[in-house]
Amino acid sequence: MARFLGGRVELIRADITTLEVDAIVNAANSSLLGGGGVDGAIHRAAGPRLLEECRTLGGARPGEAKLTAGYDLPARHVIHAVGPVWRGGGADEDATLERAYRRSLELAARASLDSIAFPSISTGIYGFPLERATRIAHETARAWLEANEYPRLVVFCTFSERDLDVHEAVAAEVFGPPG
Ligand code: AR6
Repeated sequence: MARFLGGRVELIRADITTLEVDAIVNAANSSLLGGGGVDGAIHRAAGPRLLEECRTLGGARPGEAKLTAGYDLPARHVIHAVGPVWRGGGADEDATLERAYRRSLELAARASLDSIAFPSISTGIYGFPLERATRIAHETARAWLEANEYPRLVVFCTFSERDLDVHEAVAAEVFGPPG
């Protein structure tokens, strides 16, 4: 685990469904009704009541996010964020990904949540290049944390060793030295 920005940012390698944080973020699709990847893992771990609540939300466009309860998860809430599908970079993917992170942070702040954990949104099935996505994620978090008290802690939860390496390299550039 590595810490940055006076301890307000953490990089870890874990299964996000095991984290005891106030909210985990789901890399959802526009239906908000589940899917593969981390979305499938979160729905399996949260149990069927999560899908019941998601059915009431009316979906979300790319760049939007919606908050639900966490049900059987150790996390109290799930923030369902819809990232962009990578189409080569000319379809506003960067701005849409940035918005997905920012809206998630806004929801967490509005609910006065202390801690939020993000997966690497859009970098799996949606095909967004990992390093480019990681830079957007970290820069959006830095700007948010510098201007806002909540959430107090942002966790970037990577799933593979390679992803963690990329996050550590980008974090050193965006946040400066660990600590
Ligand atoms: N914990 C943490 N990270 C995980 C986990 C886990 N349990 N499982 C996968 N990842 P993806 P996307 C990582 O494909 O690219 C779904 O079908 C994974 O290694 O889950 O935004 C949705 O319904 C990768 O780094 O999400 C959408 O249709 C990251 O999570 C679509 O996939 C994101 O990969 C969204 O695609």
